[in-house]
Amino acid sequence: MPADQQRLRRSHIPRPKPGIVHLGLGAFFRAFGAVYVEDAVRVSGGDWGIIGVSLQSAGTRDALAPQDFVYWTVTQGADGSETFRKVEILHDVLVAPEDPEAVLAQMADPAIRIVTLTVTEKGYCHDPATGKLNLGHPDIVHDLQQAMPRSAPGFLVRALQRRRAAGHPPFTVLTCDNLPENGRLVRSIVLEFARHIDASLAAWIEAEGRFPSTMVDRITPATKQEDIQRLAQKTGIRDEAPVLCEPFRQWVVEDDFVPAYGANAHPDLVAAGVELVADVTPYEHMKLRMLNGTHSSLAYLGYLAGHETIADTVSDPVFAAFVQRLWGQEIIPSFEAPEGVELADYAGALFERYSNPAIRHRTWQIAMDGSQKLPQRILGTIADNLEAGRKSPGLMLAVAAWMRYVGGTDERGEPIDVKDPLAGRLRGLSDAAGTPDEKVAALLGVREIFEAGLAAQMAEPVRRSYELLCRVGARRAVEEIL
Ligand code: CS2
Repeated sequence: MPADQQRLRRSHIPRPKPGIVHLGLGAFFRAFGAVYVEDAVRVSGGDWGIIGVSLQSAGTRDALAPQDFVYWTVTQGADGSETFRKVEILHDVLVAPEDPEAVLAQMADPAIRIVTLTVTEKGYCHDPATGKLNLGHPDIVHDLQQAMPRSAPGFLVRALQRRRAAGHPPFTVLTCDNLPENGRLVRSIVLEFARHIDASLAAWIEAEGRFPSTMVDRITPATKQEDIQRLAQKTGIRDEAPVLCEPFRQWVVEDDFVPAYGANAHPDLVAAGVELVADVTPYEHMKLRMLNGTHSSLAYLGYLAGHETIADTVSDPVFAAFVQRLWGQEIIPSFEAPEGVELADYAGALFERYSNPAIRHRTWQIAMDGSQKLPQRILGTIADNLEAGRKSPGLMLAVAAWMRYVGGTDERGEPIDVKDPLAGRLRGLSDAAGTPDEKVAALLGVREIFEAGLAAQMAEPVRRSYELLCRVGARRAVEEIL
């Protein structure tokens, strides 16, 4: 660190005692849940400090520990403005592979009333097409046999087991991942895991546990090394783990927390701007389909067309028209709007957010883990459109672009660094198939992603789209759809 730079330091002592354990401490939660919780505590107080847990690597802990777990969020406006905020709600970061016992002990502490999660779609070790726990997943095989877990479902169930044994109420499980009916999904995964180790534990979780569904939204690209340097130069203060994000944020949470904690069951989220509602489903459809569905579509097609970020992609008029078409003709007609929300306005706001040039959200980053993302982002919309007799040419093209992408070679013949838990298998299927038609058929046969009936109905339109992509390239294929 250059001599003229100071290190970021905590300004508020004392701080609230811990009340939340967060599993999967990435950039998104630090720019999102942590900020809401801190706002809630600022307004209404309460012991809602957060203990972060990294389930994989020590990187975040190592960056944050020397600065006492304080960091900045840097909100980047479309006009080039930057707003800095110091976030001080984080107490500590535990690294699960180093010391799983410390994580379990923390989660079992009755002062912890909520466990929040952002472990990404694949972190729940489930089958994306059916939502069922994947009993063949190596971490699940391990966790069902050993008391010291590796996976998020393993930590949840083993910690709940300890709480029950000690006579404490369960914690509320508050997932913040972009999964369909995320609370219900995690509940069924946890119950299934619990049933395999102790049926009475499963019954207790079923009766006492709470798993509110949530809709979370804030665009937060991964922090790059150059961001860290630039901010240090700009401010004279060195933060090794800042988070860059857009100004917009929205959190809708089902009002369903563990009743045993009464008024102490959650921070004053409403004071912080969270919408507590009876049913999150309409919000979740809106967000997963309209935001994440178009994000993924733009990511695959944009990447193939040579665009580095979402902002670059939508600054190309062909893609700008394409995304409007997706919203207007394929996505909005597929679901019911939440009460009081005008979906055309929501789409307009999304387009502004995507166009923010300060947010360098790479198409490659969003393209990651497509096998886990396609069902809730794109395939549900296609299925609903098929049922209603509506066509989805844009979304079919997006699925074909995903197939091209996981094939591992771009339009200039350069290799693509495909990150996906099924990457090896998808690549193998694509390589083994002789013709483009066979590649499409082989990939549509992956049952973790495509349910059989849907795959059959998608076969012909995806085959045509794939052929078009190979023949004219992504940009012209998009143009043809328009
Ligand atoms: C993105 C999301 O990386 C991705 O797959 O689509 O992280 C998206 O930025 C957030 O869901 C926005 O709230």
